[in-house]
This record gives sequence, C-alpha cells and structure tokens, in this order.
Amino acid sequence: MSNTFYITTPIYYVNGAPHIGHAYTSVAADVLARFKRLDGFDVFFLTGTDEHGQKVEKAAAEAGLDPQEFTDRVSADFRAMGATMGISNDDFIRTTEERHKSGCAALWARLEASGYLYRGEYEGWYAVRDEAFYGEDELTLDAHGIRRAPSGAPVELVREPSWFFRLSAMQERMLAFYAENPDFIAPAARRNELLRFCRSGLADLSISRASFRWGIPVPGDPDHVMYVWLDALANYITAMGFPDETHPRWRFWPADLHIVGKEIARFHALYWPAFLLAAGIAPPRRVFSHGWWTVEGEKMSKSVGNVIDPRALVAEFGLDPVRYFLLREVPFGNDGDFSRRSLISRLNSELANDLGNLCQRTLTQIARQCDGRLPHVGPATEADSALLAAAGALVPLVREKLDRQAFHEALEEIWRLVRAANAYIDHAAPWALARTDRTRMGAVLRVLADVLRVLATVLQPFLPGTMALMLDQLGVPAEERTLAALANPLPAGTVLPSPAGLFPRFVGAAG
Ligand code: ME8
Repeated sequence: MSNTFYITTPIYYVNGAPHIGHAYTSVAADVLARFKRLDGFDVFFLTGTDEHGQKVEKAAAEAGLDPQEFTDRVSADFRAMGATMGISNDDFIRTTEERHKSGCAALWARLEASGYLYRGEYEGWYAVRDEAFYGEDELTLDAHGIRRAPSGAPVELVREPSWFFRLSAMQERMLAFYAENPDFIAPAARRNELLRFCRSGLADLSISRASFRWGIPVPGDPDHVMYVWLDALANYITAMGFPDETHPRWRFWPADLHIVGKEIARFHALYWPAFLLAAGIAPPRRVFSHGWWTVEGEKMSKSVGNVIDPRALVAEFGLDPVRYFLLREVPFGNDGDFSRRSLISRLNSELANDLGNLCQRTLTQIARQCDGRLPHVGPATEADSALLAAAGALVPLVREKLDRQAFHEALEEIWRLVRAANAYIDHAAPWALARTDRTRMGAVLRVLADVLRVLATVLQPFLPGTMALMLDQLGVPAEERTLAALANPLPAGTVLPSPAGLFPRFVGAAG
C-alpha cells in the first residue's frame, strides 16, 4: 500500500474575485490534506487557477487589460484568499505557466499518437459562461427567446474547424471502469447521473477552438488552441511533472481525490479519466462532487449583489469559526444555505459553549487546584473508563468518516464526545471535589485533560489556529500532535501555561 495521498481542488477561473464557494472547496480539501498528514501520509495538496479560454479573455477585455496582466492579478487574489483561509497547499499551479503548457502539449501528442484525435468541423451550441458544448436537446428557450443551457447560461452557435476526441469509442471502456471502481465518483446520486449519461451514448468531444487565441496552441496546428477543459484538467498531472515520469512528484499520481463542485462532475468523472485512459495514463482514484451554497436562500450572483467574500467573514468572525461552519452546516454533497444567523449560532453554541467552556473549566481548575501541573492518572471509575473508551474510539471513527468525505458526520462524532465530556464534568464536579476529595479531583481533571487532548488533536485539521493554542495550553509538545502520538501519555507534573479563552462569543447583530 502506498503511503502517498494526492488531493486537489478545481483550478479556479480567474474571470472574477474569489468567493465563499471557492473558499468552501479549498477548505474541504485542506481539512483532508491536514488530516492525512496528521495520520502519517506523505501528502501532496494542489490548487491553482484556470486562466485560458473565452470567458477569461472576455473578462480581461472588459477590465481593459491584456489577458496575461489580468490573469496575473486575479490569480494573485486567489492565492491570497487561500492564505486567508489557512489553506496548506503544497503548490499553486497556473495554466499560463510554461511547465503546464509543455505538459499539455505532451498530453495532446499522446492522445494523437494513440489514434484518439481527428480533425473535423464543429457545429453546435457553446456556453462561454460554462466553457461547455451543449446538444440541441439539452437547451431551453427563456421568456426572452434566449436559448439557455441547463445551468442557465446563454449559449451561442459555433461553427468552426475543430479537433475531436473519440469519446464515442470510450463508452464501453468507461462503463467497465465505473463498474470496476464503484467508489470512483461520489455521492451516489452523481454516480447514477453519470452512468445514465454514459449509457445514453457518448458523442465525440470537440477539443480545440479556432475562433480566438487565448489558449495553448495545438501542437502542429497553430490556428487552433486547446479546448480550455482539456487544458485545465491536465493541471493535475502537469503539476506532478508530466510527461517526466522520473520527476520526484510523479510518485503521487494517480491522484487519490479530486474535490469539485457538482456542476463540473462530468468533466472530472467522465472526460478526464477518458482522456487519461486513451493516453495510457492511470486515471484518478476518486472524484467527490459537493453541492452548492446559496446565500440567505438566494443564488449567489454579482447582479443580486449577495456574493460573500470569505475574507470579510474571516475578518469579522475569525478563521476557525468560518472553516467549522462551512463543513458543519451542510452534509458534504448536499446544497446548503449560508446565513449569518446560523454561523453565529454555531459559533456561540458549539465552539464557545460546548468546546471552549469545557476546555476553560478543566484548565482553570488545574491552574487553581493543581498548581498548574497536569495531575496523575488515578484509579478509573466506570464513568472514567466509559469516557476514555469513547475518546479512544474517536480517531478510527473520524478517519472512516473523512475517508468518505463525510465532514459533518466526523464533526458530529467529535461533538458527541464533547457533549459526553461536558456531562462528565458536570456530574463529577471537580470544583466540589476540591473541598472533599482532592485525589479524586486530580483523577477527574486528568481524565478531562486526556480527553481534551484527543479532541484538540483530531480537530486540528478543521480548526488549525485555535487547536494549536489548545494543545499549547494542554502542554502537548509540537512533535506530539499527530494521531499516532495519542498513544504516548503526557507525563504527570507537566507545567501548563495559564488558560486563555479559545472562542470568544459573538455578541454583534445577526442581520
Ligand atoms: O469551474 N457553492 O472554475 P470556477 C459551492 N475552472 N461551491 C462553489 C460555488 C458555490 N456557490 N461556486 C463555486 C471552474 N464553487 C473550472 C474548473 S478544474 C480542472 C477547472 C466552487 O472558478 C466549486 O468547487 O467556476 C466549483 O466546482 C468551483 O468553485 C468552480 O470554480
């Protein structure tokens, strides 16, 4: 079994500023990357920007800038968004980089050599907003007589010479691939959609454009640029050094997980593995396609003016509460609604009350009653053993949930333990034992400190900043913060720093 884990986000279009949807995907991938690192994996986490195509070319023209200058700017903004969100990516790829362009040309050459490409003419519908081709049967006419794609994007008629990929020849092979890899695409609803689409018959895919210039030239046919989706998908291998299979990064391929939004599932779970299989390259292991956020019940859009800037949220609420909210509020895979009220309510009840107070109550007692030193492990009562057993079972449970990208279930398991620890402290009442049975008081506080250590350790991927502080306060050395290190008990007598609050309650207006 290889110990590598390669995870990616989509590379984002640089036609506009990053928003909460982009932050969501990046945070989700980041939590998994951090968890795998804590679990001893050799992790590679990639993100970046998708900079070619008509949509970006148009946005640059509207901004009155040369496309390269425009993409430099917006790409830097996406990088900055990642930094604000605490994203721990190992690289950030831009499709305008030389390494990407040459890798793409190499992929094209392999596809051509394998006989999967031919030149022809494309006539059909194209939506610049989606950078996607649509069949006549997929379109609807709106009230103004405008033809629209299922996504709502307006389409235009395109008639131009084009290179094609023989997707039709891949149909049986793809169906066999899905059958052999039942976990390749999740959640199940997306898998079923994809199977239906694939079984209904696959048309060859136009993979070059000849009517604009902002793209990677087709090798040997410089009047054409590569279709932006072929260019974009290739980022996942060009960042790993493709076509140089002796590159140190190539050991990470095939990717373990592509995290994407539901609207681009077909590109990742059908076109991408089809290109790779045709080129003789191993396909990725899994694609998880998550749902979409609306805002206070409405679709997020520039024209409605309700686009949420993740950086403004972080400035107001702090980074960890925002990360927590994004992954706790909505089952991963479902659509969800963003509302300030629910963010504030989760911050105050789950982070400040449930977890923050538990930690504060325990550490304040240790500071006051135990001279700030970690107490000895005492003889365990039934209640002690039950709580410690629940804590001991947490890591495998969370691992299993995160291996299925079920973030909300992982957090639910963690909070089950937080609630059990709160019930335990209420019942054991160490503040009362301080007057009646100091030995038992020490034992109770030690149980709590050990449980808090488990909680803070598994929560690091979700709440990296606050859990680092919590582990400092629990006296856990930096090198003892991995999942494996939970097996090493902390020495009694460890001097703990004075406790400080982790999650201030939010007291401002909700609306
Ligand atoms: O599609 N809710 O880029 P993109 C949740 N360049 N997630 C959202 C969202 C929302 N309202 N809005 C965006 C592209 N996202 C291509 C990808 S990959 C080879 C090329 C997230 O800038 C979600 O992950 O349109 C979605 O798939 C992605 O941003 C789309 O970003």
